[in-house]
Amino acid sequence: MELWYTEQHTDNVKFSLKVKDHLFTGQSEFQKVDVLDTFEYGRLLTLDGLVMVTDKDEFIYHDMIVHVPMAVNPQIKKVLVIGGGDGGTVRELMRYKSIEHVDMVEIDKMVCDVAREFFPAISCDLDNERVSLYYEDGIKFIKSKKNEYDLIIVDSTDPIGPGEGLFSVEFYTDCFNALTENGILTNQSEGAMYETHAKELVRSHNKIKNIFTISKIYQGNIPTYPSGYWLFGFASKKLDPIKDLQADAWNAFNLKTKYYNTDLHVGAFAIPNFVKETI
Ligand code: AG3
Repeated sequence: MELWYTEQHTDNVKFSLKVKDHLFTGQSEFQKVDVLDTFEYGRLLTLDGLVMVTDKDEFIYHDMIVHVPMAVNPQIKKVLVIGGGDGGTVRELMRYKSIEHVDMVEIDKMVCDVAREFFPAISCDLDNERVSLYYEDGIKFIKSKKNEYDLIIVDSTDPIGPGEGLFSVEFYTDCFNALTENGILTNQSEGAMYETHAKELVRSHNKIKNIFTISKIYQGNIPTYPSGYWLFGFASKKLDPIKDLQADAWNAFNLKTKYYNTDLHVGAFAIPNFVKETI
């Protein structure tokens, strides 16, 4: 008997991976958490049935959400990660010796526990001494923070369920206030191919645009996310992702990234016409 995992991308599109084994299933206070071992993509973490990370393609997402802002401001010292329970974002941040401290706020402890157990190569820096991990609601956590972080990364689920409030005007305003003068916000911003995701992309982009001086979107190709064409948001108080790109300073870190490089950084902000027309 063959076992297949399926995520329904739209009413008319399904994405399936052939499964070797169902390694974990649990219901937390917030969502359903599952780990599957797949033939093509290695281990897969799903939340409420939706793909969050796979061993094989997680590097694309985590490179893009972390190294893009780091190359625009290589002097970033203090970072806030909201969500990101699998640990991939924190792992990439910890590669910079120059980053002094990361606060990570993940609402669901079960996600971190499962990542520690089943995804050691992704979660390896969750307990790094430069990281303070809070199992709290990021929306509440950020309210008391003023002028504190050089970078905020919102590494969330889709805007349904526990992630919903991370796409609101109030939350983006709190992010703006929590950032320093050179502050940057990056977030996962859904896709543009299917209407449901495109609507969310437009909705969140419009909110951010009204709050931040600079607000752009950039793309990454993530094969296990709906349509494989995925977008990220880049917002800041004054730094432009292209004009202020510090390519030499970033390359001097000599990180040997698997996906990100300077050419790709520039290309990622070149948005196709059909997306430009929607936002
Ligand atoms: N964040 C999830 C992105 C949304 C995927 N959506 C979907 N499959 N419908 C990923 C967290 C990685 N640290």
